[in-house]
Amino acid sequence: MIDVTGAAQQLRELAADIAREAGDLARRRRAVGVSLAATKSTVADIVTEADREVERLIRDRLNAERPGDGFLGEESGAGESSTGVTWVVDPIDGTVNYAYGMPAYSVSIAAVTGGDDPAHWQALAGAVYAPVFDELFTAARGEGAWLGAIRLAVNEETPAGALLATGFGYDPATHDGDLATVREVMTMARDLRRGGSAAIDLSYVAAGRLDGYFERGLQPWDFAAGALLVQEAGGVVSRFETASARPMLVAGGAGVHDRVSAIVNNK
Ligand code: LIP
Repeated sequence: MIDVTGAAQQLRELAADIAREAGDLARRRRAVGVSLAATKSTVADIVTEADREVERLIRDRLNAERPGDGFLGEESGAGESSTGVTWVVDPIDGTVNYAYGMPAYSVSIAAVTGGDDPAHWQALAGAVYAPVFDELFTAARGEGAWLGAIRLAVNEETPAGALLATGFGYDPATHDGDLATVREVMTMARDLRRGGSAAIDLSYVAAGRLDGYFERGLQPWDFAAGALLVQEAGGVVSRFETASARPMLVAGGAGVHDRVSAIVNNK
């Protein structure tokens, strides 16, 4: 089984290298035009041919570099681990932004131990690459969170209220309930952003560009890397089961995290 003490940095470097290559491929494909491959949970939940091609690149690179590791990807499903490490991958997070030609999309790659259930895994390393902005966010457990060579730290003080981000699912039937939660959370906010990529939102919390983030119904691949970034930047991340069977993720500095959690947990 894996020796986590020395592996996290090596896994971070590998995740960073692959995320940059994958992001460059996504950007090149976007430039020549995007084709819809299929829809998933709803007609709004799309997958492009680029999503699938980028995930194939990531999976092939990981198989070559670390045969025996497990894999959980948004587009190609799961593969068992014989090493104790599982890679949790969103090839293009912010798929709708990507399809519309908006720049806020990213490649999210995380290495975890303990299997691919967020309730039981321990993230060791993660990388989020936003190719249009050429920003590579990385973290290794116990080694901090970084934007390139800049060490990241979450915001702790929000004297004018918190700048928060959130998102909404692909099922319109969930929007009314989520908007009711937004209305409650806005009582502690200075403003709200909806960027369209959870991985970028969480990276921005780690970088202090947002004070906090909350969203129901994220998939493991949406937040696996971003949650580690926030934790390694000194923040707190929680995932609460909800009556709607769409777990709520909350991330931020401890004060913002606790205040948002107290509000959303009353819903
Ligand atoms: C997206 C998330 C975003 C959420 C969207 C979608 P995808 O992931 O990153 O935060 O609001 O509904 O789930 O589908 O682009 O990988």
